[in-house]
Amino acid sequence: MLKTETDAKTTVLVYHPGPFSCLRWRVWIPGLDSGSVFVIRAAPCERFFMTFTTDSVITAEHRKQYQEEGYFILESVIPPEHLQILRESCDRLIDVMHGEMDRLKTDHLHISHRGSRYHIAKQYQQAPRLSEYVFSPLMADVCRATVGPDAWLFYEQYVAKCAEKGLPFSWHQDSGYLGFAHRPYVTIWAAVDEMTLENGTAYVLPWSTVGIRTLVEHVRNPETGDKVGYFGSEPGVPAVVPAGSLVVFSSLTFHRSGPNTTDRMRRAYVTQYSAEPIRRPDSGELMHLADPFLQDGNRIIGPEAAT
Ligand SMILES: O=C(O)CCC(=O)C(=O)O
Repeated sequence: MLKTETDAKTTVLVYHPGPFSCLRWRVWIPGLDSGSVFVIRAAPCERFFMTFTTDSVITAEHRKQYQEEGYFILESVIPPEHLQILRESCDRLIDVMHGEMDRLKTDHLHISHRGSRYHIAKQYQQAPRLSEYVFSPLMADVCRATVGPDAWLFYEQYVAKCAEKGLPFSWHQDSGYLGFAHRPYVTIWAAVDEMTLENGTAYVLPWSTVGIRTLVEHVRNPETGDKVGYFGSEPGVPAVVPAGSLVVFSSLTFHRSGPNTTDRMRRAYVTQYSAEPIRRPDSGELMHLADPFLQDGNRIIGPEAAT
């Protein structure tokens, strides 16, 4: 089968082995979440082209930008139902964290501070329906275009900055937080609220601007606890985007975020997927999560998994 792909269109040259003529085939294309049912007409032993479209939001230009610059942005792509799930899950997980803070009689848990900023990591199973987003066709689409046909959920977290309080984050590569060499993975930063310069959106530093696309040593900022990997003066590209947008970047791409100076909370939800489970080199112990997601391009988890 000869296959050519353009943005959201695939053409395949098919040989119908016969002997029966066929008016209607139902075809399943591995790695596609939709667009796989169509009608063809073919005489026995005939060669023919079939063209079908997928509903992929990722274009050849996005793939090129990821390869060359380490990121791309998809505006307003999260389905409304999933955006609602992301908002309700964030509220719920903040409530759960407040409960834990009350139990421990503290206002600080790890790097979360009551009423200021919350980092809620690896809790997606505590929020009903959040996994529908985490393992959605949209996430599968992004993973296939970035880490490839096999993917594991490596990490996920909410980053919520409260009104007029949320601190900025320093320039870092996500890989800089691991502390050992590993295969780069993808970060998918979702705008749960509209993102502006004022409410502390994320900024990315294109690879061609910074001239670095390998892991650099990071230094811990003693005041904030952040790890910092870039000290230059480049401002980066701000993601000024509507709620429901995604910023997709490599774990080797520098990014930062500003303070929230508005009177409303600013919520982002970050999921990270790797092409293999990531293990500590010394002990072989799994780092964070290794929840299977894609195998040979097909979703193997989630309510609507193809297999
Ligand atoms: O949402 C933010 O403020 C940035 C989050 C971030 O940089 C990260 O999770 O690595």
